Amino acid sequence: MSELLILSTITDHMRSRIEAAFDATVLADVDQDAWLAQYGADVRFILTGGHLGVPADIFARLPNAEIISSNGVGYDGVDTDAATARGVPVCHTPNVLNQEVATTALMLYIAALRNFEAEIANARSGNWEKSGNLPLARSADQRKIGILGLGRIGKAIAAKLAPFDPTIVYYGRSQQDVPFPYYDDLVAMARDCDALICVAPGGAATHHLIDRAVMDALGPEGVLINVGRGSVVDEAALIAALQEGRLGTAALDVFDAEPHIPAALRALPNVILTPHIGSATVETRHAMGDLAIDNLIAWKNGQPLISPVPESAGLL
Ligand code: 8YV
Repeated sequence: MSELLILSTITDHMRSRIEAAFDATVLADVDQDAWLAQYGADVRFILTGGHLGVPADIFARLPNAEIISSNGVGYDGVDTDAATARGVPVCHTPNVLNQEVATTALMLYIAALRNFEAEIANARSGNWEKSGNLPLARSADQRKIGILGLGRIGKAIAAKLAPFDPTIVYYGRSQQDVPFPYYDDLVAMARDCDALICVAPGGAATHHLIDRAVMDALGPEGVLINVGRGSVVDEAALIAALQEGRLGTAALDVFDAEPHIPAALRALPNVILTPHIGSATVETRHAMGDLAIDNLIAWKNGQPLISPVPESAGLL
């Protein structure tokens, strides 16, 4: 018997909250096949992550599932069509990670402009004493910065960049009521910008939106930052653009096939790579975990969901 099935990893804090409110099983802790055969029909609630989603073969073995709570704002790994077809709403964890992901974008932006990783290595290795300073970096101040995906996190990034006195512009599906100039052409925006910050969600609509033409438009001095989803960037085109010097620097927190990062990308000097740490702090993961669990508790108690995804609106 188990009313809640947990597919994703959970923190100790989440575990203790879950134990207090649910009869739960972590699928990784049991013999998956045998467990699903015996208890799959008892499961009413599913907790997962936005990359993992609920694999179709597992979902098929949970015939009485009522709700999917996904721990993360992005839910491109959750098949919302399949869930909707079965009348199962999906929730995610928006807003509580806006500031953290914005800080990650800022960190990558400054690191890229100021050549931070190489400067640290020059000091730590003793090379400064032997060979002197590296070539001068570029200033992070007063840059023209394009944001791809000016949603909740994109706006938090714009706010965190404000002390650097940037000119912020943005590209997206539609123009918004914001004080930043709008471009309806991503290549044209990239041509005008020193840096492009991508915070767009994954999925078919954004797949490889940042292609060779966008990279070439950013140019040999241009900086590409990605804290959205790896699938938005054509990774093979990115490697070629960086190798050939057609694009200046890339600072990436997300990749196409995480946790794999292509060796050719890791070998490049003009990249800064972090392992998808956009929201990875104790405080923010605590808040995300709480929201993911609060949605499940609300559902269990017959109360409205706190943060359903838009695709589930018709079910609620
Ligand atoms: C997490 C994220 O890595 O929220 C998201 O969409 O990409 C990150 O915050 C992810 O949610 C972990 O499941």
